[in-house]
Amino acid sequence: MSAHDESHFKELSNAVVEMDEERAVAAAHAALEDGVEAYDAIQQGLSEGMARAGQLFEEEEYFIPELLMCSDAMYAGLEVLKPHLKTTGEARGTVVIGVVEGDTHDIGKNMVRIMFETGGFHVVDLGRDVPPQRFVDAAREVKADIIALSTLMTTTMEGMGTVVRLLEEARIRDGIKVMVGGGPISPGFAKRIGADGYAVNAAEAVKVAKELVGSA
Ligand code: B12
Repeated sequence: MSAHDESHFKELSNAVVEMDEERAVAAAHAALEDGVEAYDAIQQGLSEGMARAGQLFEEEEYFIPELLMCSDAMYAGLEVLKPHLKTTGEARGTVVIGVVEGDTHDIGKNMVRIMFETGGFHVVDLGRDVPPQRFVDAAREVKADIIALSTLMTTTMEGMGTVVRLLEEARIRDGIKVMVGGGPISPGFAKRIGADGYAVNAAEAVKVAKELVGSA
């Protein structure tokens, strides 16, 4: 990464942290005009800014209203960058994605969705606060290759295990790979509930998904 790219990433990240939608839009345009890859601008700029905002929340510098304004700035930048993402053009398979029941945090899930789409997957997004059975029904309906489950809360993570169990009960577990991720999720947890894959962030999620469907 050049120092030149780095200054664009910083500006995008700062626009998010400083809750400035207009600045995020301007920074996104400036990055594109300067030849920065949209993918990198999202990962190392906007996403990094949201991670810093999360950190400020942990430190009690920011509260819920600030976080929402940060996410507005992030989405404003994303709208500019998204059409410039290079998709691979290969059909890799279908992913059903959603945030498990009881949880409405969807920023990370939306990032993962964008990266799946960029990676050539067809994505069916069930949104947030999704009951376990809906994942199973949707997967059957669209003949999903992968179910990707997201949660940011310890209180809702067990819902991921319920999805795996329901897939087994419906006797469709063998044909579908289950991927899990989000703040409290670890490789150990993924293993315990019988998931097939875990990734720490959106970029890794696509790599793991490609491995799971055998098209890495
Ligand atoms: C932003 C935020 C919010 C926003 C959410 C806006 C939205 N639409 O998403 C708002 C302000 C609304 C909010 C609300 C609440 N929040 Co909140 N929130 C956060 C915060 C600060 C950042 C989350 C975030 O967006 N990060 C940025 C994204 C890009 O990162 P990410 O989500 O981790 O996703 C990445 C990876 O995890 C991974 N990933 C994510 N999903 C998946 C899926 C797969 C398959 C894979 C492979 C990878 C993957 O890839 C992503 C991209 O790289 C976190 C703290 C933190 N630092 O994480 C608390 C946090 C998650 N919130 C928390 C809480 C408690 C709440 C509330 C209950 C607060 C309240 N008292 O009302 C409510 C939730 C209500 C509900 N039932 O859902 C707690 C959860 C604690 C717990 N029990 O575990 C946290 C940890 C804060 C804390 N330390 O207390 N919150």
